[in-house]
Amino acid sequence: PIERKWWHTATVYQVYPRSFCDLNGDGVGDIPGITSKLDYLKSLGIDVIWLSPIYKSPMDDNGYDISDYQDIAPEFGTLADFDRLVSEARNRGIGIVLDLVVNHTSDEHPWFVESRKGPGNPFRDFYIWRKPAADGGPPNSLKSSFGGPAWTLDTLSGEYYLHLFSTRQPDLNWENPAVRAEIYKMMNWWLERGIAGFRMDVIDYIGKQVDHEIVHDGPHLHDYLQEMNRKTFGNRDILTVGETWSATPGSALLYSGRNRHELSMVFQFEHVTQQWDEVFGKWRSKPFDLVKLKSVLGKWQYALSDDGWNSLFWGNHDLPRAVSKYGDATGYPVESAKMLATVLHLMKGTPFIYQGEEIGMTNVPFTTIEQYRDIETLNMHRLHIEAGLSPEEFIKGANENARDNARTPMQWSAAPYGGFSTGVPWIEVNPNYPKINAEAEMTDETSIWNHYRKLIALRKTHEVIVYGTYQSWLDSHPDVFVYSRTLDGERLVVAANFTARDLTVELPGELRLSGQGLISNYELVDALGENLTLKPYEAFAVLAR
Ligand code: TEU
Ligand code: CA
Repeated sequence: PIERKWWHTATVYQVYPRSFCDLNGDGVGDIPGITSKLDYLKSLGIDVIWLSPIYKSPMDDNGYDISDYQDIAPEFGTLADFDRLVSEARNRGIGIVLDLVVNHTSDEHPWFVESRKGPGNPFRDFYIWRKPAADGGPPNSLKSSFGGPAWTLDTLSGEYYLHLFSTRQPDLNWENPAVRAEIYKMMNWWLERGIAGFRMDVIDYIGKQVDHEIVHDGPHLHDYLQEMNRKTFGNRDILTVGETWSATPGSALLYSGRNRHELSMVFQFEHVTQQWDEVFGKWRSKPFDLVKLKSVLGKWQYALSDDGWNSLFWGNHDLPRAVSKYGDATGYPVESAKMLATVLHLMKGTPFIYQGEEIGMTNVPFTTIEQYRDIETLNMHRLHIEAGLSPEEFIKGANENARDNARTPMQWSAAPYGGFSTGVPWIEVNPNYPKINAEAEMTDETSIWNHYRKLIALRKTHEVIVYGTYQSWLDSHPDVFVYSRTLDGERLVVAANFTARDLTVELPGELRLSGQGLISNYELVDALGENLTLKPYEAFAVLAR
């Protein structure tokens, strides 16, 4: 008996502003560009836009390094442009969720500029400073996600500051109540402007205890989130989603449990990281394993079935394009993109679409490091080459999992630069834009885009999709994904083929039923018998009463 929330039936669309739509032709996407595409998003049927950071920033990490939380990056527009986006979106029933990046700021943030001035400065304790180790090296062995030590020596004071990401992203000190108070004030300022929620960047890090080398799930993490909830959005009906790479089903219940007063939901990444190499991480991936994927996704469905809430996603601005990662972008790009959408959107939780996913955008194939812009990839390239990897090997891994391969401009049409900009874009457009673009997708009734549109609409009309009890079937089958959702005498069965082959599998008795075909990427199916036959990447849903 979960209390009903508007975001249970909502579908969220992530906009990565830099690559969405460039209205003034400087090669960088902007807020007026986003506003100009609201009708596009409205016709897709989404309810919420999660906007990656648009704040003032030197863009060391594309805006995840904020130098002023209460202003807009000039290349993206002005506060007036933002207010207009919020109100135009609201007119269409769409809410704007902001990216809240409060684990760290930019080194150009005035707090850090002050903090650097030395011990005794009132802002010193806004960040995490430590004396060098006995040998003059970093205080301990904490590492940055972007490579190298998480500590940088500041010659001004002879002390090290902590940065779990780039050297230009110093970590805020959440143990300092003054830091927390400033952040809550800033959050309330945005809430007053009418936003619909926050996506919280690496929020599992804010309780860190650096002297014990504890980064995620620190002892006060949930205290801070409850305090934040109380002091900011607690009485507002908004959507909050925490980015928590460390989340387990147990901690997800703490974040999103109904009596916890923390967040609406979190992003968990187990289905992502289970595909990474134990030693080389995402820079060397493992062969795709459907049995594992089903078991991870199923585990989360079961764990949060009575309390808490799942987010559902295949991709985002940090991850490869879904169709390139889990589908078949060369052999069956359309079928497999629709199959992946079907499997994800009919699970229990709030689905998130990463811009371009709805038109089947693929990872761009890059051939040299010069084509990359991302600080993470550039750092990792340097480190891996130093460690003896060949440039070719590095590019091969990067093409699979580096962030820029999924950050190329949105492909709007077959016009130059995919209609993203009239000027030269900040990063190359995927050369497949003449074929894969929104204009072509919208005019084709059988397109991936129309498939997404149907899935989004189905969630609004079928309670069983929103609240039905999840059950997985054929768990050990290596090629098919079959699950059911059951609510008040209704049963929805979803079946999908994750291969390019025709398959026949025997169905358990409980699933041999007939009803109404809801959606399919081939012909609708309205009855299931003893044997289920599936064409390459076929996926469908049957609703039986
Ligand atoms: O991501 C957190 C994060 O951990 C990723 O950087 C991840 O480590 C990496 O992509 C996997 O190798 C968030 C944002 O989503 C990301 O864009 C930012 O770069 C990062 O935080 C720092 O703010
Ligand atoms: Ca622009």
